[in-house]
Amino acid sequence: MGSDRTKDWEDCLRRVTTFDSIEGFWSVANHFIQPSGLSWGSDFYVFREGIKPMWEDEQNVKGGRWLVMVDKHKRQQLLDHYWMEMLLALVGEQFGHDGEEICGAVVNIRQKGDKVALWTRDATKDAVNYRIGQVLYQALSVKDNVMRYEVHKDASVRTGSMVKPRIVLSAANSQ
Ligand code: M7G
Repeated sequence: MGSDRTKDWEDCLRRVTTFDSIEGFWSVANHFIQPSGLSWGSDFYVFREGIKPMWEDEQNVKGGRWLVMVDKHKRQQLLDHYWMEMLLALVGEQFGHDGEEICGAVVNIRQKGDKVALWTRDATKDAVNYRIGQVLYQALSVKDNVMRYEVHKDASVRTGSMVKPRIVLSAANSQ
């Protein structure tokens, strides 16, 4: 009774729509509410068909995420921009072959600071994840912010609020 926390969290997930082409993406993207219009506590996921947007899915269980934290004072200027550029990079296949390693994109709307993330399949593939991170860093023009790659397994057992990142990208090593 309420003890299965996984179930409670999963119960809140709703499938909104699907698309299978760039044209299909544009026809649904025009109806998406921009992240800045979502209420506090909301999550929005765009995932590959067949992959549930949760750590437990077999495609995510060994994976991790590139995380971009949005400073709450810069939300207006950055949140919708980051999200749209991330989706455009995905559907525009800017990641080349590495794109096959990407499971989906997530935005978390939080008062303490919103988060935008790209989930990849295998957290041990450092070279692939590094390249994906570099493309994302450029696509989002992250510049004076940092991006952290976090392993889902670490996030799912975390006790504090920060997870030690496996890779960090900043202006110094993003080229
Ligand atoms: P969050 O939404 O990623 O971060 O995780 P937040 O601290 O900014 O809200 C919050 C909580 O949601 C976690 O501690 C879990 O209880 C639950 N949760 C989040 N995710 C992504 C998952 C998931 O993939 N699976 C399960 N079972 N719970 C999750």
